[in-house]
Amino acid sequence: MTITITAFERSPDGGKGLARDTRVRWAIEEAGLSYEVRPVSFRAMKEPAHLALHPFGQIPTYEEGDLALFETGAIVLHIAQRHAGLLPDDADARARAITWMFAALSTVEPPILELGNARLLEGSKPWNAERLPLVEDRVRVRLDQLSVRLGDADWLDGAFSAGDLMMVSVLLRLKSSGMLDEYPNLAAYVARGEARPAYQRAFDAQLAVNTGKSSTI
Ligand code: GTB
Repeated sequence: MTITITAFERSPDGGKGLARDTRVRWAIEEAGLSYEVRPVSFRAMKEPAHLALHPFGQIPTYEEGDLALFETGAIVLHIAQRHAGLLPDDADARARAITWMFAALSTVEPPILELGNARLLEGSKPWNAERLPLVEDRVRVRLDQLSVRLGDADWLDGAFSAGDLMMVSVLLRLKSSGMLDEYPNLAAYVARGEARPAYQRAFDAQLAVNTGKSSTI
């Protein structure tokens, strides 16, 4: 059955892979599936046809036959549950991998998004100089804890899983801040994720849409 996802017609990041279609593309690639992309403009995202797929008028969405999904956590979980390569077979290990997906989205991503808002949207506010260090500290709390848990392991719980896919995707948003470099094991963890052939294919595909070029990594 054909898989169709939606993505920005032109991502505001110019192809850095930070928009959330990249994590869905990555999961599809890890599962060895093919897919099509329907680009949507910011205007089209708020129109009825797209709102029928995504009530919040965002990307990405995922369509497969009669099934239409939104929310990257649900989409990646759907792919991982139906195809090999993203979740362990053992039931307990599978539950732990899913726990890491939730941890990435519910516990680690929110302060990282808040940091993005503080830097990009609130940079000119008179209170920003006072608030920014507080927001940075909240990110560091999570990075400290994650760094301790990861230790010198390659992945969060045994073999690479959808939990790692989601955690690496979330941490990638910090790359340009330099904060990840304060945690060499987390920086290496993210680099391991980026080095996976499936990630590279996903990254290249979104880059091609946004720049007409492919990457050299
Ligand atoms: N919780 C949802 C999910 O995980 O699927 C969040 C989806 C979401 O935030 N989508 C964003 C969107 O559609 C794109 S990814 N925004 C348009 C809108 O809300 O009107 C967020 C994003 C956008 C741009 C960059 N960037 O340029 O660096 C990075 C991330």
